Amino acid sequence: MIDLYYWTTPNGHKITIFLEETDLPYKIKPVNIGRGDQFAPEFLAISPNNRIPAIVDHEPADGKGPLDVFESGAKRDRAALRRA
Ligand SMILES: N[C@@H](CCC(=O)N[C@@H](CS)C(=O)NCC(=O)O)C(=O)O
Repeated sequence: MIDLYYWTTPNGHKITIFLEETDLPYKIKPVNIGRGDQFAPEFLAISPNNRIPAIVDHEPADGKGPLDVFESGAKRDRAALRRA
């Protein structure tokens, strides 16, 4: 399962579109960037540049445990590897 830290912006949509198109299971974790949720310490631990979207992949292909990814291009590539 993938946790997607998301808000309703074009960069956020990039990842929901990709996850839907590739049929990967995910759970949305809203991060209200208008309210400042992106600066919460728990979120910064996942996305140090305080930006959505970010994902935590709980079942990475290498089997090494949860993996955080916080650049949308990198997330797309990561998810694509899961489908390979
Ligand atoms: N290059 C990043 C850009 C992400 C980005 O700019 N996210 C914006 C929303 S679209 C954000 O989280 N802004 C919050 C902030 O700057 O505090 C990506 O593609 O993931």
